[in-house]
Amino acid sequence: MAVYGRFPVLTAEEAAEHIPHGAAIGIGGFTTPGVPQAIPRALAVRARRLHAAGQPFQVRVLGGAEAGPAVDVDMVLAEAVSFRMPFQGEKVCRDAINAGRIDFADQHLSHCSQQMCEGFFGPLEVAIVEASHITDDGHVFVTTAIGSGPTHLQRAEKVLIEVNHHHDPRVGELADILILPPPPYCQAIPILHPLDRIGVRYAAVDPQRVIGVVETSEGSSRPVPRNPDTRSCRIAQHLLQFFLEELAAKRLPESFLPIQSGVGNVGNAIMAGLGQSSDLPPFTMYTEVLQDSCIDLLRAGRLTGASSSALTLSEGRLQEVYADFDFFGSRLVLRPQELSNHPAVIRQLGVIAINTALEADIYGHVNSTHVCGTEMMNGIGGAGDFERNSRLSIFVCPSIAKGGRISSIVPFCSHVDHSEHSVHILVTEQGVADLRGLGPAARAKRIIDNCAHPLYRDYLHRYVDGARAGHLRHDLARCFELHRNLLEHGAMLPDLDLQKGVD
Ligand code: 0RQ
Repeated sequence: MAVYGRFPVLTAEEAAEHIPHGAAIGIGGFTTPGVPQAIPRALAVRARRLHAAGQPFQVRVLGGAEAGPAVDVDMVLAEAVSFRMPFQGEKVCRDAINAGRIDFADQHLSHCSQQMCEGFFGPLEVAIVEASHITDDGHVFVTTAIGSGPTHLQRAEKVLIEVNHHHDPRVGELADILILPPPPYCQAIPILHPLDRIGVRYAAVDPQRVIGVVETSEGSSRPVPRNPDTRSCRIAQHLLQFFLEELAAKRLPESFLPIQSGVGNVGNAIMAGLGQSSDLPPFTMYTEVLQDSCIDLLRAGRLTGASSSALTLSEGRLQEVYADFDFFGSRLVLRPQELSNHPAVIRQLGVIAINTALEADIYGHVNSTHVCGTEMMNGIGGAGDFERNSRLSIFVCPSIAKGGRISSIVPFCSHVDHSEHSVHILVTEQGVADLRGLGPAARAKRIIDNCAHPLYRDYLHRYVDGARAGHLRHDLARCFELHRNLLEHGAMLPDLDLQKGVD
């Protein structure tokens, strides 16, 4: 039998045979690349075979954030997933969640390891972790995404390692891994700069529990983000202007503060836009995902260093990092998600959090997860960890979606992920609403005038004027009228003429 050090080498199919029906499996990593692919793909094939033979086969999947297409597409299509937490980003998985075929726990990413250790997800039968190397004494050098992998390796009864030779063998140098002890044994976390290191380069596992290594060579399956569209560019311009005003008013220090930026097309475009202006001082990031645009910013010296939980890069960008590892390696640190998203560190560094909303309401509540209050999009991810604890909490979104049929500014959010108490700034392509220091009436006026699309401003002002007076003005019979129209007529204001397209 082939061996990798002291561990047996298995095929992905052999590894998949070790996972029983009903098991909870921990998927290491956080976003693609860096999540295991070969064993989950083999598990999908096995599930189909068992189902065809009339036998049940489903597992509970505990991820760091995204678990990659082999889990969230292949295994979902094979009906092999009964439960999933805490975040996903694939349409196939989203549809299965919304159809009730997968039970999904959408939760703050900094809480995942704690709740796993407290037993809320049951025993963890198997951990599957991607690594560039594992030593005989159980040092696992994970690749481009850390997530909850280190916790999975400590807790799982059985461990399977996918050693992915596609990665540069030096990738493990990026990691800074420490599992924090629970209260009352916690100590202050000495991260005073995003590049400070407090842990070691590997995750530890008891080698006795490693049942095998599967060797692979797989690149990043992450698509290249969409080119920044006009609206995203305008949002970035408004944000830049806002930062310059904050610097002039000395509310931001001359050296600037570390930025966190959420996942997705809008977030990627905004980082690209912010990086282009030399009026903004070079900055650092303390974030959880580092997307393609940040590689250009590092190269250009606009971004001087970043802490993340993952390199969320398409294949071309990943190869750029590996081709100049001395340069990038000294500017990047990857941490477990309970540290990349730790409230104390976010607060002490004074992070500026920039996340994307699906919709915001006229008082500043934000919905970033549920379309019309019911249909899951991706999950809250780490946005809540950052927005509640940051120095400056910013939400961005285009003012309209689906060609103007949807207004992103609504009377009342149909689901609330982030409350008005924590949201400081809203930015759309229309402008900036700075909500700091304002009571509800002034907030509503500023959000409608500065952020809502002109097509929807009259409706929103009329809503406020006609609403029941109180500390907040609301009309409980009408506050979801736009959402009801969308569900019933396919547009929030069906009488609007959108034929000519909208700016
Ligand atoms: O639909 O895909 O059919 O075109 O939502 O929108 O404009 O492509 O934006 O990729 O930046 O995603 C909020 C989903 C934005 C993401 C969200 C439709 C729109 C489009 C996607 P199509 P875009 P993005 C870090 C922190 C929460 C988690 C988070 C997200 C699709 O940023 O998941 O930030 N955020 N975590 O047309 C109905 C509306 C809509 C709408 C937009 N009001 N109603 N559909 N869309 N607004 C990440 C981690 O923690 C890992």
